[in-house]
Amino acid sequence: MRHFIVFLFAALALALAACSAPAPASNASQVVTLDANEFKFEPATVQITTGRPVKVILRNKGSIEHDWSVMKLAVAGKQESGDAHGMSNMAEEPAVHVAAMNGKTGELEFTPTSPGTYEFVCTVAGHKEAGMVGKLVVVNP
Ligand SMILES: [Cu+2]
Repeated sequence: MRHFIVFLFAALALALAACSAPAPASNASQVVTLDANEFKFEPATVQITTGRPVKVILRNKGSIEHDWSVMKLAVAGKQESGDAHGMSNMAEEPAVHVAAMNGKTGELEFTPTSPGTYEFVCTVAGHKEAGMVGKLVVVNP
């Protein structure tokens, strides 16, 4: 019984600590989480704001490799940490790109600098045609 009570207090302390975490500041990073599978993105429409860093988390829920790419996009401070894959077969390199093997997660950070509506795609051969496209809406704050 005593152990149970100790456990209860520990759990309560943890819960309180989690609740008292400071609220994110207004200029904090924007986090966009996308799931990729055969052959779509979820969500298919993403909205972000210019001038604030964006972290894109690509979770590959499918059974083959996928990526998230925007061919034309004005960005600053780009950082990619995903599974690298060959882009040499592409006529044109995407402005932003993050890849993830099946079951893995890739991350990409950038700050959009110009508002507009852009198309995002999976650049793996045939995937865009199969439906791996979406809309990235960039708005001014
Ligand atoms: Cu794909």
